[in-house]
Amino acid sequence: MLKIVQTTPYTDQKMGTAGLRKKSKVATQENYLENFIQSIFNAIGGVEGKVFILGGDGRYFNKVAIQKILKMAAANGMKKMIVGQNGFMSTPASSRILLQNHADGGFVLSASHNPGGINGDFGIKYAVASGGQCPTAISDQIYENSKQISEYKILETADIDLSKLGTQKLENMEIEVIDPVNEYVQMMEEIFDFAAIKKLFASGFRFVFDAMNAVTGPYAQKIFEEILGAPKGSVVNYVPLEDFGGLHPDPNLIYAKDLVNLMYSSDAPDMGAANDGDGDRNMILGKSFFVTPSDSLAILTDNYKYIPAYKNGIFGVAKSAATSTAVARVAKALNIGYYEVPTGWKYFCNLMDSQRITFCGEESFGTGSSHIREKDGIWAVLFWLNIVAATGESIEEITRRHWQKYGRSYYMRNDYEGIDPQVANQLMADLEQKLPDLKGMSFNGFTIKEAVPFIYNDPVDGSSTKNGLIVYFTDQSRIVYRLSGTGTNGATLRVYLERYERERFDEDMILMLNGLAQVSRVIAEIPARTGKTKADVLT
Ligand code: VG1
Ligand code: CO
Repeated sequence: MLKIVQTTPYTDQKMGTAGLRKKSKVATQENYLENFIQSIFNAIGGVEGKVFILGGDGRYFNKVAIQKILKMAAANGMKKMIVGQNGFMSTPASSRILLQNHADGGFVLSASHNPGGINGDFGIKYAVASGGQCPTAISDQIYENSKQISEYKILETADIDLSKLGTQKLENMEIEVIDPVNEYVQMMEEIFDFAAIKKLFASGFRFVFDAMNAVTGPYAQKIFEEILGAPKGSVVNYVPLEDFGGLHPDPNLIYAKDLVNLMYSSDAPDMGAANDGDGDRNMILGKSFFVTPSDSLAILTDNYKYIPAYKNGIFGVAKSAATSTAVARVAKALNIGYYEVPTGWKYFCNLMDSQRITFCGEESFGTGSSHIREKDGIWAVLFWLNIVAATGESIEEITRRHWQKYGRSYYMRNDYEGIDPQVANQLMADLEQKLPDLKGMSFNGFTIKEAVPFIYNDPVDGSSTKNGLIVYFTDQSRIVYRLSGTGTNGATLRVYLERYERERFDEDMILMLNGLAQVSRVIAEIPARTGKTKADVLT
């Protein structure tokens, strides 16, 4: 039965870098989710006759939210909803399925790498027909709608069984339950040389994939163990849990601790990898060796010829401004297009649609290509496996060969967390004011060449976005400052540090960047304004 529910607006339903992200306790408030979903439906002129994709990373509140969204979609006249079996779908799989089905939009219920559970975070990523997350112009309209909403539509009916594959009806709406793993696996088989990777595993190559108790477990087991023949047990933490078993499903040196300890032990496998909550991020490790995401993007780009889907040539490449410049040197050498965009995958989408780029990546453990419009964790792992299989080199050898050829960007991100948002905003505003005066000044032996806000003018839709502040030094070092758009706890100031070295490849990352880190604190007056003399998290 159709029910029209009267509601009052929440004032905080503004999407950040990647969808709406809130504490679970906020997202589960009365009508909170319903308001947001109806605001989307309203902002896009309704969903009558439209086809959508729906799934999530399995975190707390997913099950409840999926039922609510199905009932609201049917009440709003949606034609069809394609749902992942039992409500599960990784972010990359959902982009694939959206594109394959020419759907009008899609929802992934995930707060990505943020912890889950009742005391963790919940989130909703909203994608549009292009397969990528909605552009800011649309999220602004949704936000405006959410501040005025007075009612929403929902069906009053029993919960829908999402365990069986196939089609069923909810009033006039068709619900198709699919197995997203199959769709995804097929796509990977079309891109990579599975026969070569199979041989690699058959030769005894030892590999560990940590799914961090999140959505990629079933995908990884199927691809790495069942199809490619990695020994059973190569995939760990493979059962998606509502609270990720207490893990923080962020694949980096700090939160993927068990994997990192294993990879730095005397019994380390040849390669280790991890993905985040919703499967779009990746971390790559060799034996006692870590590949920074910025280097990874550069190395994948430089080795594109080993991959069947790309061997005939690639368009250009893009990175977020905050990401290290390693890939810029590869683009120059390959003589392909090169772009720098604001942080957030949505900024890559126009470049992919217009065939300006094939690969793109962010320092935050995100790499991907134009096969979909999201970053793709398992894709990146397969890419590395494919290069290893083709070259016979180890992860470390591949990376060292790269440094020999191009030099090395020592790179690190410093996060200052839980800052009073007003203090953080003021810090950024004041720093921006004084940027022009910084030119020519020297700190700790680093001389500033130029200091400017980062402004991106999209060559396709003409939109202009300001995201962060960049300080360039005369020795090619860089500092980028920006505020996080995915946190749920005060403000997080991100400071990205980069130092280029042509010859010294074996220095300690932290020691190499210590001087620059100090400079970053002095320039932005971080200790005086935040009370923090060092960063809370280094990645
Ligand atoms: C962070 C990362 C950014 C990434 C975003 C979404 O955003 O820095 O590179 O695109 O998370 O990642 P921010 O605004 O907190 O710096 V995910 O895996 O949520 O989709
Ligand atoms: Co993610």
